[in-house]
Amino acid sequence: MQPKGLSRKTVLAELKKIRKLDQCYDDGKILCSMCTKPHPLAEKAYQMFFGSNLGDPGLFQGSVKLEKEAVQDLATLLHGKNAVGFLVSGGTEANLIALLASRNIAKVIQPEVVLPESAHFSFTKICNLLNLKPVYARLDSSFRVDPSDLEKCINKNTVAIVGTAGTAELGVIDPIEELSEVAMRHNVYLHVDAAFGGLVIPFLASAKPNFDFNLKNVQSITVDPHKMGMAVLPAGGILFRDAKMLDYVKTETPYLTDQVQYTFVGTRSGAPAASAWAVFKSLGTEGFQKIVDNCMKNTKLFANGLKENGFKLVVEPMLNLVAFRGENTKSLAEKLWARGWFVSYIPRYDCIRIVVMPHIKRKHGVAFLKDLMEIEKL
Ligand code: 0PR
Repeated sequence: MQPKGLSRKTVLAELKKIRKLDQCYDDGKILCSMCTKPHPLAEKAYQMFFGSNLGDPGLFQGSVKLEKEAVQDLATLLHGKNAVGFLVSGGTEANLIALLASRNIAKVIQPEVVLPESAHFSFTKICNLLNLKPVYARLDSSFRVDPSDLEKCINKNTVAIVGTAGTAELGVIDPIEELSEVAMRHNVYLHVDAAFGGLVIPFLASAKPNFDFNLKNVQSITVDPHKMGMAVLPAGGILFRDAKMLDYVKTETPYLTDQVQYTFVGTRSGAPAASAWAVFKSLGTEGFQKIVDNCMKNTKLFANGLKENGFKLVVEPMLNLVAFRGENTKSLAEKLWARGWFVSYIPRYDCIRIVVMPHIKRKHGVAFLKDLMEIEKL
């Protein structure tokens, strides 16, 4: 920090200049992100609540109301009649709180969690933090976890099994219905990571796989408004089947306006909750349906265009994510970056991942395919 403060004009001019270093969703070039340009009302709501603190709820009862109602909307969408939860700092914290609950419920000395090989890397962090041993279950030929292999990984130390409804790398939905049966047979906690898919699957026009609280043994679900919910980040979501489970993640906060906290982050803004609330109220399920329809239509455009031009899809897209391969996929990804197309290269599957978020329009898909073919010709 310099000793003398700068003028407002200088600070703003500098910020404006530095802001240009950030990429902008509107350009339609960010194809590697599960976040998107927030809904206009989300931004407005965020501005209205940016100073509030859900870490001391007694002082900010309006924000508390917005968080409760936004969580209720998510719970209803995911068939959680008695579900409760919180809007947290992201899918990582949501998954963390879920596994903390499962570990505290089970009370074993050397706790283990069974994860699909395709589980998000947030679980690696969580296992480190919670001292859980990760045990990985194999995937089948369609990259969904194999329930019988997962079942074989369960032993007396298993505190939870996890399924993903919309994997980060391929957008695949694990067979949660079968995992629910495994959970019942072994009386083990089942957590569903639907950070990405939770706000897509309910709105799919095609047959929707069962993945939520409709399944009796699903104990918790991660579903993130800052991904397909178009809320301002950070807005992750954790839902528990019922309020009893909150006892297992409770911390006493004796001198605050509320004597307990359930989230990992203490001081946390109410603004993301306000932004999620505003999106849910403004769009309703019909609005989400339209957005998901559009993303799926554009996903088809990418998928068909890639196939027509000789690329191979790793899997047929189940959600708005396309994973494909060419001859030398890594170098292709580098060439795409050089042309300003921000795609992810996924080493595990030697493929390029494109996430067709709401900021990706048809015209961006057309321009991408044209550029891709030009690169191929060089
Ligand atoms: N679970 C799943 C299935 C996820 O896809 C992600 C994030 C998480 C958990 C963790 O969520 P948070 O990052 O909110 O804690 N998936 C994206 C990914 O890894 C995150 C992301 C978002 C990456 C935007 C890049 C980006 O620009 O691809």
